[in-house]
Amino acid sequence: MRIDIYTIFPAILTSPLQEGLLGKAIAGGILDVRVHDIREHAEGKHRQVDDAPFGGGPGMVMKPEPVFEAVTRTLGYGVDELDALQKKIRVFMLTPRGERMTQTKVEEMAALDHIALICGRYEGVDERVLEHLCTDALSIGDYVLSGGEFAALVVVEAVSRLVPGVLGNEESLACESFCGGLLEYPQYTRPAEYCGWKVPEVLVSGDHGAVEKWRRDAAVEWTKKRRPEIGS
Ligand code: 6GU
Repeated sequence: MRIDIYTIFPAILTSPLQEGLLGKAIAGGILDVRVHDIREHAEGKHRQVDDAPFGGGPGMVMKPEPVFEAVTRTLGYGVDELDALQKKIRVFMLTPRGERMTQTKVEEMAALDHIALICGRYEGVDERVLEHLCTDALSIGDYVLSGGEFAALVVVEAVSRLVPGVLGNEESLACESFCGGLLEYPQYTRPAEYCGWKVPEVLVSGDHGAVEKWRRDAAVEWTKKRRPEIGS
């Protein structure tokens, strides 16, 4: 899978993409993640990427040309070939105005072979980018970030772990939080007693049936208490 990310702060993305299983998958060529600096595609001596909003108001708005230029050039299309680009590549604007990301949405994205993520600044991006370049607008939750960079990392992390070969142990995908409409059950490891706190007896009993039932019940109870709206 290929993911192209467009930002005016590429350094925010650099080291997170080099760490852990994600870093390994990128280094090993299982995932092709490319970070592009929008500013490199801006014109003029100052390579200006933003300007004051028409109509007035606070903050700056990201100019359209550098974003259109960055995305089309790096993907090998002309600005007059947006239909063709959008047929091959889904282009997501990361914005709190977008559709809220869920695990279902993540699964849908993981099935695509090429996506582009544009990191907007919270104050705004010229709406023509959304109207004519993007195919989708995506939010990672109901709160506000100053820019889409951390959201892009969340998307890459969530999507990439569903790409075959990225996780070491594919089995860890089989059942986890949100599978079957339940949050995950609690886990314990050695020592069996720490500061007088013992792990649940059933987990060290060797009775696999009883362990399964305990986990199921614990997941139901946890979910009911914290996320009653998703319980099945
Ligand atoms: Cl994708 N971007 C920003 N700036 N804020 C957000 C977000 C995205 N998702 C939730 N809040």
